[in-house]
Amino acid sequence: MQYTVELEATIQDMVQKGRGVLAADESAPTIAKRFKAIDVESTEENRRYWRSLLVTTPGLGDYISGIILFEETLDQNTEQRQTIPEAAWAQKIVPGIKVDKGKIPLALSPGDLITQGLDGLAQRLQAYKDQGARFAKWREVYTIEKHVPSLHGIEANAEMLARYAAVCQEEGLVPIVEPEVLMDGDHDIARHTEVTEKVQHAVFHALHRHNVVLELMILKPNMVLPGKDCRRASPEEVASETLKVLRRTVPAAVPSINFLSGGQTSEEATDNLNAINQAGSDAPWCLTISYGRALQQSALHAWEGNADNKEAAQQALLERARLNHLAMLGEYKPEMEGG
Ligand code: 5MM
Repeated sequence: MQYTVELEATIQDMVQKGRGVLAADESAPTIAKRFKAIDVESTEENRRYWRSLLVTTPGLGDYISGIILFEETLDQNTEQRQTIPEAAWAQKIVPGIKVDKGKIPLALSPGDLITQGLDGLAQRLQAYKDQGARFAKWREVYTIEKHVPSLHGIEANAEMLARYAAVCQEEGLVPIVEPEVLMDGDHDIARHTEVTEKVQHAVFHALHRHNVVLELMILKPNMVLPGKDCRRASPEEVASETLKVLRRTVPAAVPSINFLSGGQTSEEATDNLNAINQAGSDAPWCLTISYGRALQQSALHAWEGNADNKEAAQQALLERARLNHLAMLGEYKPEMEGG
């Protein structure tokens, strides 16, 4: 492989105990939804301002080692006239890029979804690399219903993730592989365990078939949780089920597991991460974050689209990142909230 040294350097810059990834790669409809909640219109300037605010938060690099950006953000500038990727790297935060083109129904497989974007991917990656991106992210989404996801759906999605990851490594970008089993529904934690295990097993089987180098990728999975409409589970139960699935499916060669937050509250996501790190202190992987909502939520509400609130929003982001840093070390306590 041509870019092994480059990929190794990116892994070294991104995988460090106590640091994680900030997902700021919301597509147009998703960022519009997030902004609507604070009564802000999703204009190009507002999106630029928000993402520039995030990336220029003083001290963020102490806790955050990578940021996933959306395509339009790559060539946007901060007020200091740096590009957003340059501003990220000024804090030793590695810039990355979401490269999938969103999900559609999987044909002839009712309930299953599939993500698009493989055509022309190598050429797009070369252009993103020129704009400063050093890693990429692709997300496959699985809903839970009685007969969904189907075995066929699980295998089709695994194949997409593996093909994407192989192209990334060939072009010199570290792939973040994100199979997200949603927590929507009333299924119990046992059902989420069962589906997540099948999904991850298929993903690693496909990665192996496609010659993806496990040492040079990052896994971004869901935690194992009960459905949103089911009773809540304790952090200890979430940690136990999540680690059980990871130990059964993820080879020790993978350097880092960066969880998504998946609709958990910011506090739940931190508390669960802390329990995972406490119970998994002997695990072979770094157990950290790639949170979007759970890192940005409090900052968005502090900002409210008003430039006068910039500092308050940055403080809210920094505090959330700091609490997650403590959770990565297994040293977080819920009483620290609001401190
Ligand atoms: C930030 O949201 C990302 C983009 O989602 P859409 O393509 O649906 O707009 C998403 O991939 C995100 O990186 C992961 O789902 C993790 O984010 P959360 O908010 O679940 O931590």
